[in-house]
Amino acid sequence: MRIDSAEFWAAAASPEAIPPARHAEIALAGRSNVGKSSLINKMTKRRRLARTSRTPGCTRGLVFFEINSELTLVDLPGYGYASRSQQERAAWKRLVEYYLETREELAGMLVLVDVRRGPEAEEMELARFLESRGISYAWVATKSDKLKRSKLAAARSRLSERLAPARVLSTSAVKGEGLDAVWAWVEAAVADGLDG
Ligand SMILES: Nc1nc2c(ncn2[C@@H]2O[C@H](COP(=O)(O)OP(=O)(O)OP(=O)(O)O)[C@@H](O)[C@H]2O)c(=O)[nH]1
Ligand SMILES: [Mg+2]
Repeated sequence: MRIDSAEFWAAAASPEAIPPARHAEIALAGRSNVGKSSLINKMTKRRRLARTSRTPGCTRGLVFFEINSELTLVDLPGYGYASRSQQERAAWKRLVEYYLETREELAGMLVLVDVRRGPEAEEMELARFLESRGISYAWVATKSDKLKRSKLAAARSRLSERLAPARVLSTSAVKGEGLDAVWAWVEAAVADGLDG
């Protein structure tokens, strides 16, 4: 997809702060540090649009980015970040669940997993939830640059087999691999969302 504009639009640290949607939204979910914010930057070809960090827990609230004045990418805060307090985790859960349960403009989700780890219980639970709500989603195996070619091929086919019939895309935010397929999926999900 050609990116004419990609801009920070809003951030929300509580359900009350979530703004009314402007466009169809595609949210990126996954464990802390899996590479959600990095993927947004690579997809939009903006190096510092979304804040990224080596330290897990970088993205705190929901962060909304407006793309080409036609769709919104939503960077969700990651889960599985052990050093957060109980209270912070409860607030995180409330925020993300509220968003997922109420956002009518949510056209689809990219569920990110590290290609070396694959999905764990939280991701499988999220996938079941999305299925039960009829929200379309695709798996994105991130950090493909971390594996040698032969190991990557094996890891990808294991994931595809395990997660079938859901789509499994594979990306590297370092090498820029897999971005066209991610955009193609996003555009199709947005088009479906508009139809339905
Ligand atoms: N090698 C490699 N490193 C990556 C890739 N994507 C992200 N990283 C690194 O992984 C770390 C975490 O990336 P983020 O994009 O901040 O992760 P996040 O999922 O947004 O994390 P939270 O905001 O904490 O939920 C950073 O050090 C990134 O540079 C990738 O494709 N390849
Ligand atoms: Mg982040």
